[in-house]
Amino acid sequence: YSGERKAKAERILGLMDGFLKNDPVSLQKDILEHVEYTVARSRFSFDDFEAYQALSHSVRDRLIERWHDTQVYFKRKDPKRLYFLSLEFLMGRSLSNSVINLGIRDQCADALSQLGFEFEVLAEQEGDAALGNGGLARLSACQMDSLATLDYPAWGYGLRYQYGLFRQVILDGFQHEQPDYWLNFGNPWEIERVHVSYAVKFYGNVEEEILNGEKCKVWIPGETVEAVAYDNPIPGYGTRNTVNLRLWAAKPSGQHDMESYNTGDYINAVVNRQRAETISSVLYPDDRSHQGKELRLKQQYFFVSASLQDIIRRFKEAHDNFDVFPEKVALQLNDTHPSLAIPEVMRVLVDEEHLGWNRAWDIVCKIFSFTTHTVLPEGLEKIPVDLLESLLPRHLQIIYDINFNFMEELKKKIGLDYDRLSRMSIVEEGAVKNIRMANLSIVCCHTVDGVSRVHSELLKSRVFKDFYELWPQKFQYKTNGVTQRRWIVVSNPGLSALISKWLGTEAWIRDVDLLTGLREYAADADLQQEWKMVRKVNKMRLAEYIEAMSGVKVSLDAMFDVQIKRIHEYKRQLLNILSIIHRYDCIKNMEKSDRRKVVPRVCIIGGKAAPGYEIAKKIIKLCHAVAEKINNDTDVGDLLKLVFIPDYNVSVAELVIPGADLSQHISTAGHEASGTGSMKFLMNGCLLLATADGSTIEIIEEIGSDNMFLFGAKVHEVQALREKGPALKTPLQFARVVKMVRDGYFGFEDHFKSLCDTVEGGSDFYLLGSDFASYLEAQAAADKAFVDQEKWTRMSILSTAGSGRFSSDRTMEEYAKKTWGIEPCKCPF
Ligand code: GL4
Repeated sequence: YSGERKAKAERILGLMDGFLKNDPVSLQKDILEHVEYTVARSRFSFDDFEAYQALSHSVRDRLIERWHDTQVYFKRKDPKRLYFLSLEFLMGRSLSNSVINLGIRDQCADALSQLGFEFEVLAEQEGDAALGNGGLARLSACQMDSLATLDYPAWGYGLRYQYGLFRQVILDGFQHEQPDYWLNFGNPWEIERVHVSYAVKFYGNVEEEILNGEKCKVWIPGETVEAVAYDNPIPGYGTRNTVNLRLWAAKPSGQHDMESYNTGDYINAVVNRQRAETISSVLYPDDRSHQGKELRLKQQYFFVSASLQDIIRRFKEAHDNFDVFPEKVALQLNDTHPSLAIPEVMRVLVDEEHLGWNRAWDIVCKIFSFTTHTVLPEGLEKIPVDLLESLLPRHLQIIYDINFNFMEELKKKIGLDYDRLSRMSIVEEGAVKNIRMANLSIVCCHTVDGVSRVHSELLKSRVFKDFYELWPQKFQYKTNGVTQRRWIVVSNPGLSALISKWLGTEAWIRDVDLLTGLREYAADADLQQEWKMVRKVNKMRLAEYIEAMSGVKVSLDAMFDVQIKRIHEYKRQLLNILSIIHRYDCIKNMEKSDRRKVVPRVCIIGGKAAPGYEIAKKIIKLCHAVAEKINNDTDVGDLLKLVFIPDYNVSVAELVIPGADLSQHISTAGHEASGTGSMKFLMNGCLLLATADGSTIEIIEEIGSDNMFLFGAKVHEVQALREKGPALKTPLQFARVVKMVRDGYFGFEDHFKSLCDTVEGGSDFYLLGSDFASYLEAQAAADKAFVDQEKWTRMSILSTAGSGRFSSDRTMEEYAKKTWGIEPCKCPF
């Protein structure tokens, strides 16, 4: 600054104490001030929740300082930025993660203890931010943490749903859904930006105008809704960089029609305007199929339009020529959910900026990249043309134009192969005409990423084969990763301290490959002893939680065997439950003297079923019915317990994962695009019982198949097995356990009939029957290994030691270099 601005800046600096201080006394002062002035309670009397609020605001202040510095620095440096567009972010809690990344965890704990509070107790006061369904959404959250930590100039954009993912309540073993009004008690982790707001338009019609002698299209919208920004600072670890996750909330538009009403009309008019808020009111609870719902389409366009207005405004502040746009902007589409961004950029550049189609198209082809997260056909979004035409008439025209050009180009390359042309067309003809959002994304993006190697192979050889043959260079993959900050440091402080002690450094928290250093101590008796201690404490914590949630007392000597994830037929929770029935049946039929040889197990299952997914809900009910029987059978006692953990979410995962001995990732091969839960368990030294699917295949390469328990058909075998159908051999034990369910051994036989039908009579699409025998063998191998605790502990240490490749730091670096072309931009202050 110079002149008057400089003088003003100096005056302000003179009034400030500098940056907020992080010693315990300064923190205490800040906390007390927030108690008094933010929470508006007396400094002399406040409870745990109020203390949590005051602490969070003190942390938030520190986040804001860093956020400002980072944004100012980015603005000054003007690097190419990554904009990560995702309709879902599963952030979970923020307090512990923030203080760890800011490096003030211990100071906060000290400050609180002097005020008579305990950090852990306050951290438990926080609710989960569950603005997403499952793996895809948690992946976005992990990636934001890595982007910040690695100093990348990145922004996340999404929707601020008022209702996050439903709360799962279990009554009589049945799942019920309750709305999650998560903002009830305020949210200190966001900053409302009332001045950052954009008008988003819907409906209406398209007209032609002549501008400077040229024809151009003008969209006359029928409805306008305001998008207001809420910023969520995401701090990096070991850096001052703090990036932004900007979530949009829908508000009635500020533009007022000049009308006069009588009272009744006036009230109705206001109520109607208020309906605008419904756009961001609720997250769709299905984790993969979102076919043809108008509100869902509105959500997608709403967040895309607001984000692009924001991005383009920022670009225009520094540049006046759109030709440099691709040098400054990378737009990442997290699955097809934000893919309306493609026609929207075309619309803005052609209709509003008047660049002309070819120039605009050239820009679009350089800025977008796309990651697909599924292989399941129901995961590929389609939008009915009728719906798009009514909601976004101009976008439909643009999509048609893109498709026309693409088809012409394609005909030149492949000739008049109409089958192939129609498969590749963005427009699906049929009884209902649809827009295929995946095809649109592949045509317009420079890169199409899969989320594991095998996923990418399947995309190339099956799902998008036609496109791969046309554009082989577009197809890449970046195997998913998770952040070790949340999944080791925050959730498993005991293990974290132990790792740092044995490696002699905390550097692994940023440079996770250093974990391989643990390999040389894997057989060291002292490390093994300490490792077991840490794991035991975690198991104790989990056992207490289980007892509190389900009333079931479990033995710490038992193997804690966990399967937590969304309930889905392909994830095969049913296979797990059927094998638990088999285990139960074996124990019951054993001589008493033989029971001593049984390795005791606590089987833990948790996960939500999409509200409309009947079979998944029946799996939950079956789990409860079987648990009821087993847990009350005195013949079995501690040899076998089954517990269902209700309302599985990020913070439950943080508790469960560190306490697991064994975890199951048993999807039918070829169905789990990647899977990220396995990576979190692996980091925490939990052994995996798994099929060779998704990223597990790469985990095997890192830690070796002898450090895990593998079973089941391989990806390339699945098709042939399915074709065999009824001729497929399934073991007698399988028929026996299914019969027990059918015959009402666990009650509710009418209810479970359709569930049994999914795996018998030649309809066993997910191959539970044919994988059953090898599954049981893998289970037996796990039992055998568990008896030898020295061996088990060595395998556990080697699992953690080999988990480094599955950090989202690695994934983000690969994206930055190979897909986005961005460089770190580290704030020097
Ligand atoms: C998912 C995949 O099912 C899962 O395998 C993957 O790990 C995750 C993140 O890439 O994305 N796709 C959808 S949809 N939900 C998921 O969890």
